[in-house]
Amino acid sequence: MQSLKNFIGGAFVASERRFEKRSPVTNAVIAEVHEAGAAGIDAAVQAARAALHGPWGAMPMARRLELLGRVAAEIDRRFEDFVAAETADTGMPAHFSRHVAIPRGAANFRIFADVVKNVATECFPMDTPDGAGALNYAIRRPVGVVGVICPWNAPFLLMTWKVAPALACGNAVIVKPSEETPATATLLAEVMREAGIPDGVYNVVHGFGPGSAGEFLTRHAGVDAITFTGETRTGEAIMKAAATGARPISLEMGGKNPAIVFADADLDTAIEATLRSVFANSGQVCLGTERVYVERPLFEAFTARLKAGAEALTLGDPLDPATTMGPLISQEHRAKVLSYYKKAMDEGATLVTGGGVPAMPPALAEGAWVQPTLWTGLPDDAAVVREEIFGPCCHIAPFDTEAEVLARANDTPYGLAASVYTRDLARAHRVAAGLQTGLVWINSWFLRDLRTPFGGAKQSGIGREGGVHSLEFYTELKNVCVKL
Ligand code: NAD
Ligand code: 6OD
Repeated sequence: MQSLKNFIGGAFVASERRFEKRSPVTNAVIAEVHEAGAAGIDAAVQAARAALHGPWGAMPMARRLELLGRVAAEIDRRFEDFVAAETADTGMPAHFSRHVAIPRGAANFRIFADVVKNVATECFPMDTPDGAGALNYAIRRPVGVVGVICPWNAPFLLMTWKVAPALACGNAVIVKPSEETPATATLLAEVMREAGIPDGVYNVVHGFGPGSAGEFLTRHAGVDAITFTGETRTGEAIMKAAATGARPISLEMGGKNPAIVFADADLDTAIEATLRSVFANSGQVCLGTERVYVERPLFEAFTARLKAGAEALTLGDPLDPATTMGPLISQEHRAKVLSYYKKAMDEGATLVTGGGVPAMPPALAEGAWVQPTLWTGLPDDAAVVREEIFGPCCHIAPFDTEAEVLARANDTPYGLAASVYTRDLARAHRVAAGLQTGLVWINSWFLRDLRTPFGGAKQSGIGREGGVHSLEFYTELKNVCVKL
């Protein structure tokens, strides 16, 4: 069994306190994880600060970015180790970690090295009373020590999405992976060392949220900025912690994302993309669809096709190439998802498919399995239609007019992402503009260009990351005014 230690100042550090990491697939214990206490967080902050005042802070940008290229190359070299670790921790099908999660980790390091290399800052020549003039130019400085708090659903992709730009900008980071997915952050520590990243630049502290590593990290006065991905309620707690010292935050949080399918949509495209957006990673994708609105003439046909697609999913061992859906992350999360399955029926839903626990072979029977599930027939104020479930399920409702569906799609405290399916270009642009979300896909889902702004409106987030937008968070812009 693996023993996953904290990584502080370039060394793997043991803790007295340990916790167990269980497999989502079998519920067997697969690792013991060393939990960082307040002293561990303090040591990580000191190590990060020493790196900023030492070799990392003094390193020329070109060398820093070259090292990030080496990190990407080292991830590629250890690709199968990362695939195995991510798949074991999350239970996601190995083809998903192989084709989406791990390649994105390496891509994040390459992309943000390029972004930092190529982004200019502003320059304003100005008049002065003596006629000589002055020149204003802006330079970017790293913000310092960045606390990176990560979720479990796509751990490597989401962690590197923050670590890569933070390091490219010259910061040092302290990563707190989810207690559910400690493996790939720990593996990345080995990669950092191998790539020659100086000690203290990348630190990993394991543990939980309240009363553990997460809270200690966000409350530590030596942490200059905090970037977080996870539930909205957790984000609120982190905002409160960051208020002490008025420290900047970037929050990527929950969602209840709608898909809108107009009657003129290409049905094959709408079905293919909606099946992915509802069931990919067992519905544990922040950008995933949990509400589908279908224009009435297409409602029956769409629902029948989505049902057929859901029933064609193959649940099984994530390492089996035939598997298209794995388990949920944990027994605890399964209990939450199943409570919504029950609530849907209590609220009067019509069950289209699923709704329970699948029969699995004996070797997998203790895993966190649930059936892919679809409902119709609920009013928009039903809990299942309003609250984030984060499972392989969605509610499908008919609509009659564009104005009506826009109002219903927007009637939520969340605002992360939406998808719109139509062949009418003018309508596509109109609806995209009217949706109160940070991201809209037209006739597609999860097409990601890493240079584009990423983040949520309303309670789905604060701030944008991606491309130059990440630089806005991970650097301080300083204006220098030179009197000529
Ligand atoms: P979570 O909020 O439970 O945990 C996220 C992280 O925060 C974990 O590392 C956890 O240990 C830590 N944490 C918990 N309480 C804390 C506290 N008080 N102080 C500091 N740290 C604390 O989220 P999760 O269950 O891991 O992830 C699922 C959620 O993440 C869903 O709501 C999903 O929508 C959201 N998510 C959002 C995005 C996005 O980009 N908007 C992406 C992925 C996931
Ligand atoms: O692709 C990304 O950069 C990103 N942040 C994806 C988020 C997925 C949520 O589960």
